[in-house]
Amino acid sequence: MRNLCLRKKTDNIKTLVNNKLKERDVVLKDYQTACESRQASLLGRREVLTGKAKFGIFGDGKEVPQIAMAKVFRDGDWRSGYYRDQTFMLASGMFTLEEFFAQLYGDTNLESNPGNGGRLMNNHFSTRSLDSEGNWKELTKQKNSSADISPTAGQMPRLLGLALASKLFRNNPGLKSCSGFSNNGNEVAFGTIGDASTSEGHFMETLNAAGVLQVPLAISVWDDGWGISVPKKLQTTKENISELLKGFEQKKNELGFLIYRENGWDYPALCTMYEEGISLCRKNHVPVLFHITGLTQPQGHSTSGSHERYKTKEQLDWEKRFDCNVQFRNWILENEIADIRELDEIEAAALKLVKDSRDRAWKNFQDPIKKERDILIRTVQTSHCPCKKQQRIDKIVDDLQKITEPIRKDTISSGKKILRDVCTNCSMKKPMKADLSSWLDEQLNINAERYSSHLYSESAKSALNVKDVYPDIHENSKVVTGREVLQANFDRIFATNPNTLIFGEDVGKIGGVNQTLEGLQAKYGEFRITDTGIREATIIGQGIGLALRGLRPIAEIQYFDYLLYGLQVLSDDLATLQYRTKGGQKAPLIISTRGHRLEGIWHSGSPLSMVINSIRGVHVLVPRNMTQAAGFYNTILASDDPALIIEPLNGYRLKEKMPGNIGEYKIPIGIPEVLINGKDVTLVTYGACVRIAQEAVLQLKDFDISVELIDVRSLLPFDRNHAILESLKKTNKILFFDEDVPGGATAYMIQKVLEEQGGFQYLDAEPRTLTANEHRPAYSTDGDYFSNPNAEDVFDLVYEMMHEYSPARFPTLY
Ligand SMILES: Cc1ncc(C[n+]2csc(CCOP(=O)(O)OP(=O)(O)O)c2C)c(N)n1
Ligand SMILES: [Mg+2]
Repeated sequence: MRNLCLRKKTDNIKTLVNNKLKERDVVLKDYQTACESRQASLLGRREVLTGKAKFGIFGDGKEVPQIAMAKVFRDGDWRSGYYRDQTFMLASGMFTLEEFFAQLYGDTNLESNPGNGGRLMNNHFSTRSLDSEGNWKELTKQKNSSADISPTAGQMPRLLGLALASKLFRNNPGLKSCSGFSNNGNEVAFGTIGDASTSEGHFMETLNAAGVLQVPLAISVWDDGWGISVPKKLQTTKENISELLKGFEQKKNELGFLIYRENGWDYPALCTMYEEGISLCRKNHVPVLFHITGLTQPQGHSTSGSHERYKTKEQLDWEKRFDCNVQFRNWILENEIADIRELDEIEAAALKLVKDSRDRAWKNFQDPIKKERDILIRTVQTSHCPCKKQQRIDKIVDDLQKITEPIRKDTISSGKKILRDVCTNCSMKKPMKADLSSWLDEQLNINAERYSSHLYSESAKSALNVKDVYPDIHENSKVVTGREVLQANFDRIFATNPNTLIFGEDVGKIGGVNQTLEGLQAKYGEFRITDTGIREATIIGQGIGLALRGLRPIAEIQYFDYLLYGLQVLSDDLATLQYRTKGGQKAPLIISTRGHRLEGIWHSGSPLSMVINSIRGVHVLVPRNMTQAAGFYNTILASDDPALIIEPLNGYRLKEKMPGNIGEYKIPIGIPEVLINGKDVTLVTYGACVRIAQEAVLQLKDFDISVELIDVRSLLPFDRNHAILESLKKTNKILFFDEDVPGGATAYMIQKVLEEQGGFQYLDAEPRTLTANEHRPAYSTDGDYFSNPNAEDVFDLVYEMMHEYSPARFPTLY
């Protein structure tokens, strides 16, 4: 492996760094950090093997380059990385050794474990961008790490947005007044990724987009030659990612990447390289790739298995010799910066510090759990009775007391079992039963907050708190096309909110495939109404990154069918963000798309069950027309929640009335609308099916069947005030109708209404669903008619329900 730098290094920067390195204290401090991080990894693994922690993945073997990288990471900068970055996090001050152990144990206390409050596996890092009320902190005054996710390369799409924000803050004059988020766009977005994960499409897509956009994005590839047990030979063409990416490299008069390659154990060279690369990136907004080779895994991949199973003895010997910490130590000795005794002392001090941090973290983690257990035991021990069951209770208490390292599950599970055994007719036990029941209620509430809060925003700006404002529509309102309503609404949005922007395929120059943004790029500029490449995953990632930095992006996915390309990003990253940081970060991104029936297999999709079941944490709004859609954009922009808004594809050319208060009215989310009152059957639907339902209701009226038609309007959240239940109480018959697959979103609605709302008891007839076929829709109007449910199908099913209810009044028709 050669030590070479693809770009010629700038000599004066190198000299400057070398001089700095001569400062002995700096070098020794760095060595100490490397040793502390290593000891944390070694002791961390032991915590897992002795059962105190569940799973461990660590940063050993990657310490030295991360220390070099941390030297150039400034306040306001951002990281989007993965589980190997513990040394970087420690060296940059975004993470402490105590937090390292708190995270490993899964401590739910935000003070001990501020990154995620026990929700993420260990070494998934993040800083807090929000205060306890959900308001932004001054992000330029702190170092920032976006919250890690486990899917390999999943950190890449959002990295693009984090970097693009700097470019926008520097170049869009309208953002100058937006304080706290940027200092003239001088912030660099640092990405890290393992060598094997560069095989993922997300990596290449992000790289290409960053090259096109020319943003201050700096990716380091930690190359240890392995992706668990699969070697580089099976991961990367030519077994060399920087060689492979040479085509991305910036040449004279061309835009591209700066590409560096350096050995991961060469401390001075790494410091020089990062100093140069990042200063160019920061100043010129040129993207950079650092390929850090020759890294190792002293303890193998993770605590899940040993690397001796798949690495040869030669490989393991090589890893021992080229361990970056060993090489760092050798370099210090060779250059007589310190002697062996001094380094031994540093190593001993590092070990002591790590042990002390571990012990404090363990105590902080265990004390409250033990206290909770003691409260239960005390409550139980206050009253005894001679009945037989008392012996069983005593045994449960005894077993619980014997657990030396209890977890909450032990206490709650014991408490529930004890409650089952408290006899109800014994006067001595009566107070105990009451005390235990209230203890259990309280504990379940506390644990719900500990483990289940913040799926959505819990701040005052939650979308649920946005006050609805009715669209101002009256008899004389101007009749226009749906497209024009949306266009006028977007115009108002961009005129009034300087930090809003929209981007996607074809949205810029032509104003979108349906011209809902017509003329807006000319009016608001290319930084706000922007064409992108065909890259759905990074369109969404771009939105997440921008929203994390305080902007209000709308990411456009041209058709709902193509959302699948971005669904991983939506599901794993955006939907979990507030939850996995326990309210520490937010990305109030709007994903705008259009769907439901139009034409053929890929422009007629309405896969709502796929979406609502994979992106809980993002609101999913399914307006029936563009007036409704526009109102949803306004609602979400007034909130700090993310949302997916699906415009009905076949509604752009239909006529609607232009609201007088365009840009201002707000449609509440989770509130269905009763469109037609009726008394025989409740028909529940949404989106493009609403018009079909309206047609069917008219056909049914001719047969003297009165249908109550409800447009749910929003699937997540769903009917917050139980309006559907009210209708069911009246009609006692219900049909859920959509164009998803059988058992799809209709099954979801049934569960909500019958189980959650308790609608079951009001049914006089079997509840029914009407959906599309299992296959996707065939081409053309007949393909749609025979693949998707149509007005005749609705008629038939409602009629059938009425026939079953009253065969005499409604005889068989066909
Ligand atoms: C999408 C996805 N597939 C598989 C995994 C399981 N997995 C976790 S780490 C890993 C190997 C990653 O190797 P590399 O990128 O080289 O990082 P390293 O651990 O070597 O630093 C795999 C396959 C995952 N987390 N995500
Ligand atoms: Mg690897």
